Amino acid sequence: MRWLVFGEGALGGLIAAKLHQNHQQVAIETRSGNAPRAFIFNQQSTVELPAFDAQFPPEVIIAALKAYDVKDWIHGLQQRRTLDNIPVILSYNGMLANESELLPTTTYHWVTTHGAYRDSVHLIHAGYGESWLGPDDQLNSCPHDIFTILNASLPPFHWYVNIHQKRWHKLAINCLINPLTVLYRCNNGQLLEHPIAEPQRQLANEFVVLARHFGMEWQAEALVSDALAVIRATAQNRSSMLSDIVLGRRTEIDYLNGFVVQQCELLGLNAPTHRWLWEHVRAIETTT
Ligand code: KPL
Repeated sequence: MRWLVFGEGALGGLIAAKLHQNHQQVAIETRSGNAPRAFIFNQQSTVELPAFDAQFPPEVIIAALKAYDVKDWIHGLQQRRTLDNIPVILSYNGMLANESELLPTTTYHWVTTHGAYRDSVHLIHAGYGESWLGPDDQLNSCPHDIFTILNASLPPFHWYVNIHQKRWHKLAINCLINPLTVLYRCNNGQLLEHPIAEPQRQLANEFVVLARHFGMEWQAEALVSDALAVIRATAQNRSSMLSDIVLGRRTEIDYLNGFVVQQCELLGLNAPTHRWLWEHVRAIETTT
C-alpha cells in the first residue's frame, strides 16, 4: 500500500520507519518542501524515504502534528484535489474547538503511548507503548486493510470506535502533567518531589465536570491516579511542553488547559486551576 507521511517529527518518523520495514511504500512530505532527510533508526539501520511524488498518489495519509498546525494543514490538504477522499490519520495533543467542521469526513485519530525522539541524524524508539485508531465520525467503520498493516508494523494497534473518549482521557493526563513540568521546570518523574497533589486534584475535579457535559463520566481520583501512573512510566521524559519551552517554541497549552477553560466558559462553568496554568505557561512562552 502507498502511504504519505507528513512532517519529519519523531512520531511521524517512527511510523514511517516501521511501515517501511514492513515493506510498505512510504513517501514523506516535509513542511519546508525540501527533500526528506535520511535518518539512522534505533542506531541500526539507515532509513531513506522518497519525497511525495504526485504520479504515485497515496492511499493513506498520516500526519503527526502540533495542535496549532492542524487547521492550516487541513486547509492546505483540501486545496489539493488529487488527495480528496483519501483516509487521513491524524495525531496531535489536545483538542480544537471546531473539529467537527474542520476535519474531513475521512479522518481517523491515532492515539499512542509510544515514545520516540529524533535529532537531525538519529531517530530512537525510546518507549514501547500501544496505539488506538478510531474514526472522527463514529459512522465510519474500520478500514481493515489499513488497520492490519498498522498493527503489523507498529504493534499493538487497537480499533477504538469511541476514540474521542480516549482523546479526552489523554487530554486530562496532559493537562495534569505538562503545565506542571513547566511550572517546576523538571522532568516528568521529578514532579513527584513537588507539591502537585492539590493542583492535580483541582485540575481533575474541574475536568470531570466539563467532561460530564460532553457525555463522559470520570472520577477525579481515577484521573489523578492515571496521571501519576503516566508520570512514573515516563519518569525520565521531558514533557513535550517543557521541551517546547526549552527550545523557544510555541507550546500546545491553548489546546490543553486553554481548551478546557474556553469550553467551561461556554457552559458557564469555572476552571480556575486550568486557567492559572494556562496563563502561567502563556506568560513564560511570551518571555522566552
Ligand atoms: O504526552 C506526554 C507529553 O509530554 O506530551 C506525556 C504523557 C506527559 C509524556 O511526556
